[in-house]
Amino acid sequence: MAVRDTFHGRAVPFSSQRADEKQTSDLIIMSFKSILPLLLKATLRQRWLWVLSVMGGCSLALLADPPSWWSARGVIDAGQTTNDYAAANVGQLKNIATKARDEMEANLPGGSSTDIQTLISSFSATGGGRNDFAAVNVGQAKTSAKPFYDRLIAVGYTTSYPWSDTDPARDDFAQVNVGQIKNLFSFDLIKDSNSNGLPDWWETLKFGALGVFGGSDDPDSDGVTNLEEYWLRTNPNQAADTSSAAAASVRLVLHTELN
Ligand SMILES: [Ca+2]
Ligand SMILES: [Ca+2]
Repeated sequence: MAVRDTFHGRAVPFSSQRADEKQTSDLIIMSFKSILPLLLKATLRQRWLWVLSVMGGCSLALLADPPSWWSARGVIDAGQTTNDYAAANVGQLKNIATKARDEMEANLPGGSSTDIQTLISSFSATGGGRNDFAAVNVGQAKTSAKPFYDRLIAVGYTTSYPWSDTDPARDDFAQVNVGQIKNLFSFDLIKDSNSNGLPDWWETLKFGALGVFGGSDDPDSDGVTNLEEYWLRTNPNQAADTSSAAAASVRLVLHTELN
């Protein structure tokens, strides 16, 4: 499955892989042991490129179980061959970021954020400088992903950005591949492994593990179920952190949606 570039109605085909990308793919296949002597001799820029290559390799392993919103929202094209080592283009980055915004709006209590909406709005701006076929560089990828990580950090989904701006070897002009873009936008807000109504990330954040409590449980005995506390964005372990009026309105919404 390839990442769809709906801004131009096409996906990057496998045959678009260029010679220098093939070289990057080959590097990923090399073991760390074999690459170590080369790393020691490499320039800072080469080291950073290799780190990015390994990141891409890691993303492939992580993405064996891609988030359901990728296919549900048309991020990936099942009719195309996967080529995570191909250079990502600006159109693909815009597409996955726009769908990530939609996913947050639909499935994250409180929605996305002003910064995310501003970013997505900037995509539709027309102008002479727009070029959706241009290759994405690290700086562009980080700029686009940052407001999403700001939001994910704010809700407790994660605790940090997946990059380091203090790394002296970083190169924001280095090219980014499709696998790295996928990895940046691989959050899954609705995965519910034990089917108890509570997303994995929230269940783990609030109770330390999956399966400790269910969606209809009320561990803090405030009369508001865990599922309601999730949508209310209140602490399910703290009775004082809930308004019964707000809980009643959430209950009404949940009831309406379920019927
Ligand atoms: Ca669950
Ligand atoms: Ca409760």
